[in-house]
Amino acid sequence: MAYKLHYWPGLPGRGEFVRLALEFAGADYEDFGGFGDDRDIATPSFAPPYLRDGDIVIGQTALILHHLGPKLGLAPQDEAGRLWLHQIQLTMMDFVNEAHDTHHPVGSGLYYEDQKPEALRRAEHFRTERMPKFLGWFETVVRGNPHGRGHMVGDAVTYADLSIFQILAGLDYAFPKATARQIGDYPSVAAIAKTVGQLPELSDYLASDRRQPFNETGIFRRYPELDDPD
Ligand SMILES: N[C@@H](CCC(=O)N[C@@H](CS)C(=O)NCC(=O)O)C(=O)O
Repeated sequence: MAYKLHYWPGLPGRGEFVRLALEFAGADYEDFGGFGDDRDIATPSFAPPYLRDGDIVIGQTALILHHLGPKLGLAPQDEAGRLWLHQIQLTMMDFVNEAHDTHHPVGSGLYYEDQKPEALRRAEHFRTERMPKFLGWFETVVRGNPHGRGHMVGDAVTYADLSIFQILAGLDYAFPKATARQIGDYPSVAAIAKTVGQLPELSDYLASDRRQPFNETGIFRRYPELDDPD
């Protein structure tokens, strides 16, 4: 039975982390916009993305990937490895939240234009403190991988490799100047992202119109005033 991925149409957002895993594995899935009829079920998700896998409905991006990883061959075999991978993904989603909050520091329900002074302050802190802290931790993770620096975890592609690719693409879209200035400090992370972008398993997808471009309704938004000054 096909997986059903529920996510908002028109933006890659958090749904893209799940979509990359499904696409890499060539899984049979359908992309649904929004909630459909799933608000009244016994296990309603707080917000998309969520995944329907038969009778199971799972929300939270990292948890969806934790469920899919072993089924799609994108997670280690052992429990310790799967938990480590899950921990990394949870940290990645924390970072994604912080990237989102650069343009919505006061409230998600408010317009960006109504929180611009706070956004300028938050974005500067994000670029100068949080980006280096998170990217530095991801670099430490790769360098500490006993199987070598080709992957975040283990010796094969996992969903964390796909996610770091998406995160770096998002940072490059939203903060091109800050990313260009900083990325050289994280060569192992950058190398994984580059490798993922060239994986034959993803080439058709990345060239297709199923791969949605970043835009100013998503998590990673390009507001030049939030990027590094020249
Ligand atoms: N921690 C959740 C966050 C989910 C989330 O914030 N989803 C957004 C779209 S990317 C949403 O629809 N939020 C609605 C809301 O927060 O009210 C995850 O990682 O999946």
